[in-house]
Amino acid sequence: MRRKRVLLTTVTLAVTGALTAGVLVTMAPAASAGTTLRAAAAEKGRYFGAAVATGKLSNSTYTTILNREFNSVVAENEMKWDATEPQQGVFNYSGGDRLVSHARANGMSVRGHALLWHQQEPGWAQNMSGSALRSAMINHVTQVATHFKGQIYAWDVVNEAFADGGSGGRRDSNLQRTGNDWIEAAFRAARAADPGAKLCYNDYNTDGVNAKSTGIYNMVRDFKSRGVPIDCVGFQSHLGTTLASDYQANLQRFADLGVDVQITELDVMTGGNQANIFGAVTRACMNVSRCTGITVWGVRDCDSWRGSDNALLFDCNGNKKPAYDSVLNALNAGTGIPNPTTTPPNPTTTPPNPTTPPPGGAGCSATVSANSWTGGFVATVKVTAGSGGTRGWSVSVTLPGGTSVTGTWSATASGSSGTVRFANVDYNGQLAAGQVTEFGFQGNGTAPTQTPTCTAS
Ligand code: G2I
Repeated sequence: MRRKRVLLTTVTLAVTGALTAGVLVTMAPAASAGTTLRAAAAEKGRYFGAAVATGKLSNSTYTTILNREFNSVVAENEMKWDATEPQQGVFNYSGGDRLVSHARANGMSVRGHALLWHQQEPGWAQNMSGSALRSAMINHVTQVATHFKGQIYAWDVVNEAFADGGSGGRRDSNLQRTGNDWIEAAFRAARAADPGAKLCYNDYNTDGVNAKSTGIYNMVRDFKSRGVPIDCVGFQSHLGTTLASDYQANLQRFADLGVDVQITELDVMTGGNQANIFGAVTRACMNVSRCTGITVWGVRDCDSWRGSDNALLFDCNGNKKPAYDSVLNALNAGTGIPNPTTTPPNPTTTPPNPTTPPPGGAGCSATVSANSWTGGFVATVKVTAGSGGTRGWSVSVTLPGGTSVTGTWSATASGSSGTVRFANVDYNGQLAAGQVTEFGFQGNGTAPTQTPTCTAS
């Protein structure tokens, strides 16, 4: 045993070189460098994803790379409106389901792309406007998010709704013409349908502080201040031969609003700078603790929508390009974040060590907050363990008259109206003193405002 510890110390010293003996006494051995993108990202608590055309899943060169290198996927086209609702009220989930089952079988999380986008609207929707379109689009969000409920790590709820150029305003579209509140209505519908998915706004030409990204920034700040349910912002990052010098600062200013950020569609023009830019984008994400992952928009150069730009990490024969090494090195050199996001659904509490249960009985407390809209709400309850920790807990929430609970996550509900009792599920019952966990529920009617009572066991 003693021999082994000495050996590990020697290895650590060899790897890190410049450490003093005094520091080494308390240091664990250095984590080994990941040899694939997915392993390297996962070691840093992040995902590394690719956009997938499901038709290519039968191509073995493609699928070998996909399964080896990526732990997140997004459908390049199959979850878009034209694919999922080709006729009004007639839904087709075949491509999306195929991707989800491939992801499950290969330990990958799934980004959902995209519930609402002015492009790729089915023909019937292109011909609609006003309140008919508003209800059709909200129904689309509800149906699709409900179908994939529990399978999606993060949804692009709304894609590319801001105008290019200097206005910083919204892009004109039939969606926009239903009223400026269409985006928040879509986010609320998505939250109600799949409360476990992170909800993102996604756009391009937002690769630095500019008029467009600032317009989006202002929207996110407004949403956060009014309780509109938004969790993340996607930066597509379809890049040319240069990278804005404030790329990372722009990510950080969004993160500072209290949302996650993700690089969602990365591809870079070929040329001398390609590897450097891929590396710089990866480093920027690693330097922002709320940057939870990176997705490249395809696997090999010839899978890319950018054709002769050769904009991806693998050539058409499946060989790794210099850009690949640049990304891998940046992942391995990056700073880790504590909560891995690679396995959906994402429990909000790390299961405590089962061999050392904390003593029970010293109480707990709970607070409730809610995002509400006319006729409904989504509530988040924060449970804090008292000085003795908990083995389990239950929280009683008193609902206003006429209000009922329609769905619960990270807890089990008894009853649905009046006073509803929520008990812990198996992974979040044991809390150390002062540890916090969250659960949530959605309901019809009016959100509760009374402070809940918490009982620890
Ligand atoms: O345009 C690049 C991306 C910009 N951000 C949003 C993304 O959703 C978008 O992806 C691209 C896909 O890579 C293309 O594959 O979106 C295009 C439009 O939806 C996709 O192109 C479409 C063609 O327009 C269709 O004609 C074709 O049937 O791909 C379809 C399937 O190959």
